Amino acid sequence: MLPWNELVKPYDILLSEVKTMLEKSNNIFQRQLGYAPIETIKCRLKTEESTRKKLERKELQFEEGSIRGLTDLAGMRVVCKFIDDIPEIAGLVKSWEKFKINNEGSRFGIEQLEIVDEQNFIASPKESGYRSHHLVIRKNGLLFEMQIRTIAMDFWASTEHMLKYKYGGDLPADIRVKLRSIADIGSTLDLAMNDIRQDVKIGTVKERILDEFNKALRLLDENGLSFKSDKYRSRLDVIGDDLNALKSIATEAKEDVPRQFWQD
Ligand code: 0O2
Repeated sequence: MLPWNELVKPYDILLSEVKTMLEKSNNIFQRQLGYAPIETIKCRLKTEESTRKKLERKELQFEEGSIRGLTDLAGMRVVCKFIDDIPEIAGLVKSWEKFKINNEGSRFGIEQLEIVDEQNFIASPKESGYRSHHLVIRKNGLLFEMQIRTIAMDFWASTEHMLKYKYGGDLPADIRVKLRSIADIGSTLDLAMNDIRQDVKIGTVKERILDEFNKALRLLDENGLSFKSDKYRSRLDVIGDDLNALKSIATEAKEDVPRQFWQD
C-alpha cells in the first residue's frame, strides 16, 4: 500500500480543482447578479487514524481498496449565506455532470464529474438535528463528499462535532436534547433570513425595472412624446406593488421609445 501522504495527494489536488471551479462560479454570480452565494469553502482530508477507525466501525480492512471506497476520505464544505442558495449550488454542481452529446447521440468530451449519491439532510434532518445537503461525487476516478450548508448549519455542526469529540463520541442525553433544540433554532433563523433575502431580491428586481421604466419615460419626454409618458405615469399610480404589472408597462414604455433613441 502507498504511504498515507501519497495515497491522499490526488484527493488533495481534486479538492483544489473543484474549489477553484466553485470560486470561479461564485465570482461570475457576483459580477452578473451583484451577489455571491458562497461564503466559504473548506476542504479536509481524513487523517490516517480517523480512516482506520471508520473502517474498523464498518468492519473493513485498512487496505487501499476499502480506503478508496470511502465516500468521505476527502470532504468539502460549501457554506452559503441563505437556505435558498443551497439548491442553487447543488444544481450548479449537478450541471457539471452533463456530457456533451454528438449528432449520432454518443457522449463525447470530458466528463467533468459524476454524482454518485445525494442526501438531503435539510429536508429530512438527522436524529441529532444535523442539517446539510450532501453530494457524493466521483471525479478523476476518485470519490469525495460535498456538504452544502448555511452558516448557521455549519456553526451547529462544528460545535456539535467538537462536543462529541470532547465526550469521546457519546454525548450525554441532556446535551443531545439541547443540541437538537438549538438546531431547530438555527433552522428558524435560516428561514427568517431567507424571507428577508426574498424581500431584498424583489426590491432589487423592482429597482431595475423602475430604472428602465424611468429611462423610457425620460426618452419619450425628450423626444416630443410626453403625451405617451404621461399616460404611463398615470398607469404607474394605480398598479401599487404589482411587480408583473410594473414589468409589463415598463416593457410597453420601452417599446414606445423610437429605437434610435434607446441606448443600453
Ligand atoms: P467528519 O469528522 O466530518 O469526517 P457512511 O459513510 O454513510 O457509512 P457516515 O460517514 O456516518 O456513514 O455518513 P453520514 O451519516 O452521511 O455522515 C457523513 C458526514 O456528515 C460525517 O462525516 C459528518 O461530517 C457529517 N455528519 C453526519 N451526521 C452528523 C451529525 O449528526 N453531526 C455532525 N456534526 N456531523 C454529521 P464523519 O466521518 O462522521 O465526520
